[in-house]
Amino acid sequence: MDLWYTEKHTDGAGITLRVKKSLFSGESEFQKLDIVDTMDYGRMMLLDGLVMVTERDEFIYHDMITHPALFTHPNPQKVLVIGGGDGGTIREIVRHPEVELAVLCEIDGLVIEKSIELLPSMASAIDGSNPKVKLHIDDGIAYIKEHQGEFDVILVDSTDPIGPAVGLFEEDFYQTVFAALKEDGIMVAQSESPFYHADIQKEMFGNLRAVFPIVEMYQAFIPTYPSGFWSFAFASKQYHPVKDFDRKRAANREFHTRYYNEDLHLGAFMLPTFAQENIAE
Ligand code: AG3
Repeated sequence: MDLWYTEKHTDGAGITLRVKKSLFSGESEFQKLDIVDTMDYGRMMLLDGLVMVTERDEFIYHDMITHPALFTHPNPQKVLVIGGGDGGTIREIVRHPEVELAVLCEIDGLVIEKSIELLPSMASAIDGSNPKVKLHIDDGIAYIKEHQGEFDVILVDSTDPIGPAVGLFEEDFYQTVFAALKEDGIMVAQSESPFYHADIQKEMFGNLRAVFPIVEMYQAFIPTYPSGFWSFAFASKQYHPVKDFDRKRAANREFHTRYYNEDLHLGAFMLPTFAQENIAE
């Protein structure tokens, strides 16, 4: 059998992966969840038909949502992830020796449950075996309202701004994140494709700048996301990701990262002109 899955990125373009087998297909109260085994990218998770992660390229996204903020902050002890139910972001956070507590607040318990069962390489830190990790199955917005001034770093590992994640791109939400951070806290959020999502980026970065004094975009190459050219928003109260970056500390890290490194940390903040223009003030 010749089975291919296509995620449409526009009305005329998309990505197509050959599927060996469906491993799970179901629906929670929030969204549709599918996990399939692909020919070239290993296992893949889809939410409402959109590619969230594949085993082959997830290291790029999870390195890049985590390490730039955790190597900019001088002492990241308490870190919160909103979304990220596959566990890949938490897995990277707990590799930092400074981290004492990593909280995962994911709205959809089914995503966590099926990731532990079918994506163990990503979910290795959320399966109950890591004492630094706490799980909350809850709406991220409600959760941070009750945790003001607590976190050094908050990572927003969301889906696209449709469905349950819409609120995670709004100014009100960034205000609440600001309040949930300590006085030198940092937030990073995935911020879509500069190539396809100029409008979303313009609005999102405008909303962030209304709240945070330091707002920068950085980029990563992620083959299975729309256009392969992906981005993250770095929003910070005090530390600048380039000017305050402690290159030595990053270079001396005692764990291996297959995408992130101390040169790339700086290079990722250098943007092509069209991407700069998406978020020009
Ligand atoms: N979160 C970002 C997914 C966005 C992809 N969009 C798309 N395929 N249209 C991924 C969660 C990884 N922990």
